[in-house]
Amino acid sequence: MTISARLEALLRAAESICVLTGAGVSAESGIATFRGPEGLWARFKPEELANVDAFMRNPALIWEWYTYRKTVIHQAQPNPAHHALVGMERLVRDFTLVTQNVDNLHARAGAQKVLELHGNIERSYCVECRTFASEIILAKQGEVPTCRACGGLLRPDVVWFGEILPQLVLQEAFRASERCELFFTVGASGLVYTAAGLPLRARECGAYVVEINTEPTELSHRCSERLYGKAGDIVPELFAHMSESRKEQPS
Ligand code: BJW
Ligand code: ZN
Repeated sequence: MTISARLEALLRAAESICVLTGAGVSAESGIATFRGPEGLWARFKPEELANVDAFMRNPALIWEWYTYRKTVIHQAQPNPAHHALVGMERLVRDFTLVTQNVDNLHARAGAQKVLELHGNIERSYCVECRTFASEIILAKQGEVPTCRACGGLLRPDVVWFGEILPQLVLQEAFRASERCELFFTVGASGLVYTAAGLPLRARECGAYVVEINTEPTELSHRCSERLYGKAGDIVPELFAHMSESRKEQPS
């Protein structure tokens, strides 16, 4: 992989790095992305499954979809990209990992702190009283789990279209994007806002923005540098580079 001299210098010396990950970072763990021919939405329509009206119309169908995905995710393992990001977190003084993914794989890889913009599929909460369920819920086919406190419907703690992102998490993600020197967007299509605004904001504030993806995206032309290939190959290479060059520095 060839990288620019600017990126090389930043890998060696940047003290503030922010990373945004999307579904592509988990693709090599066997978790389907959303868009594209192999994506979840090649078979299921997002507007039918990823909004609250769809849930209220047919909660059992939505639970069936999420129970299927939870099962796949539960069996999956973090891949070299998740592990390399944990390595970066340990190496960089001000490191922020922001994810659009709900699969919990960054935490399972050992990330200390993850800003989850779209929630976490392992959690569920009550649509009536907002109480969180204490366990990971798998629904039986045709059934809808209910709240122990009030009997209301439980839903997955994920952000659907038309819903606002968790505001404190989002604020923290924007602040990290605004102050970082180096920003990576990894395996994200750049189609879904508000998350897609983070690399743009980072660039506006002077960060060097690097896209890592198997193919060009909506945001490619707004990035400072593009590295095309699999996240599971590129991120570990960048981490190796980073840790080697930081070792060489006099203390
Ligand atoms: C690899 C790889 C490998 C593959 N290595 N790479 C401004 C402008 C326009 C619209 C809006 C706007 N602001 C808000 C909106 C509306 C809407 C929106 O963005 N719509 C657009 C689609 C047009 N946004 C919202 O509604 C958001 N809410 C919000 O902003 O609230 C305020 C508001 C509300 C209403 C109006 C205005 C403002 C909420 C968005 C919630 C998204 N939820 C989902 C589902 C989560 C739950 C679940 O998992 O079931 O989140 S949708 C889905 O898309 C999921 C993902 O997190 C998200 C992003 O997908 P991602 O991660 O980019 O995946 P893919 O599949 O799209 O791409 C994978 C990429 O990886 C590809 O590029 C591959 O090439 C690459 N890749 N293998 C490296 N090995
Ligand atoms: Zn309740």
